[in-house]
Amino acid sequence: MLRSPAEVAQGLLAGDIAAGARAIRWLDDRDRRGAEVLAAIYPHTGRAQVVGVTGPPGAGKSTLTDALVAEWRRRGQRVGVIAVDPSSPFTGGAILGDRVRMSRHALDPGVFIRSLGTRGQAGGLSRSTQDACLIFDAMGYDIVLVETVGVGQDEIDVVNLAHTTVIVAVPGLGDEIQAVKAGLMEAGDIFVVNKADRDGHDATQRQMELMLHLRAQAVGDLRWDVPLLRAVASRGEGAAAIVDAIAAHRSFLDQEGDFASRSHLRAREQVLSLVRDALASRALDLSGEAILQQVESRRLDPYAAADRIVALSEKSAAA
Ligand SMILES: Nc1nc2c(ncn2[C@@H]2O[C@H](COP(=O)(O)OP(=O)(O)OP(=O)(O)O)[C@@H](O)[C@H]2O)c(=O)[nH]1
Ligand SMILES: [Mg+2]
Repeated sequence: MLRSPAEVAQGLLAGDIAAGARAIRWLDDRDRRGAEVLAAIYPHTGRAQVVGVTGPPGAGKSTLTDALVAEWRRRGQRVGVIAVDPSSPFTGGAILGDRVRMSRHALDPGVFIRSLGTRGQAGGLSRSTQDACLIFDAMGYDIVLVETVGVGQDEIDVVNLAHTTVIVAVPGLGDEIQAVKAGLMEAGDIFVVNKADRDGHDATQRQMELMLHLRAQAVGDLRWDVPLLRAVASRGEGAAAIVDAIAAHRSFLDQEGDFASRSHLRAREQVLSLVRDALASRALDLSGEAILQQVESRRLDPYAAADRIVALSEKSAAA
């Protein structure tokens, strides 16, 4: 039985899915046993390639993810999938939808699919995603794929966690391609035009080529030649080439030392955000709420309030 954190840690290092699920649940519940498991497994992390798949709602990200997973499995690689459900008005029951779309992998021990909801947990999304990434990494998954809709700040944060970011575009969006935020365009390592069976995919392809050309000119950093690929995810077409490109990007990162530096950046971000959370909640415990009320009633401005709260928590730390 998986009772103690030590047992759970041992189980998940051996790749046991029940142990992994238990650890993730503890972490989500902020149960301190989750932190104990994390401490035990952390030295064994750092191998997995974290791949972010993002793009506009309905672009076929989940369908493509399913096709990529099938391709990785054919190549003998193990994959963890984190599907971030935007709980958005666009899709409604996306978690259920994702389950259905990826159900053919449900019984495969080489695939671990985890859906995270974002509704009502602003800021918590990055944390849950990072935790799940670490657990999957320790379980020995070669690839950890994170699917997010490229619309909100949270999602951009998640993209910043990835070693390799795949941007999925589709025909017929026209100017709405701009809706895929500028930040995402710059973050993309691999671009895919999905639904290439649809009218207008040539125009989309040309638009993306132009955009990549402008980006290359602006950045002037041509160490990695950003591939632009096409796919018909619903038929599995294009998946092999995308998996090849993701593997090539991994080799590139390893050669250039960028795998280490991107991992370093992720670790740094994770620590800093935990520090921010901890300090903020401690500050609020210390009569911070009363100060916030003064801001609300316009008796105090936000800067003065922040100064006062910081001063209070410094005083309490010194006490
Ligand atoms: N014609 C066509 N339809 C596709 C293709 N890929 C996916 N679809 C369909 O597009 C719809 C949306 O696919 P999803 O995989 O759910 O898209 P998504 O980007 O994950 O959607 P959200 O997560 O809700 O933003 C589904 O009905 C798919 O069957 C494709 O290559 N061609
Ligand atoms: Mg989806």
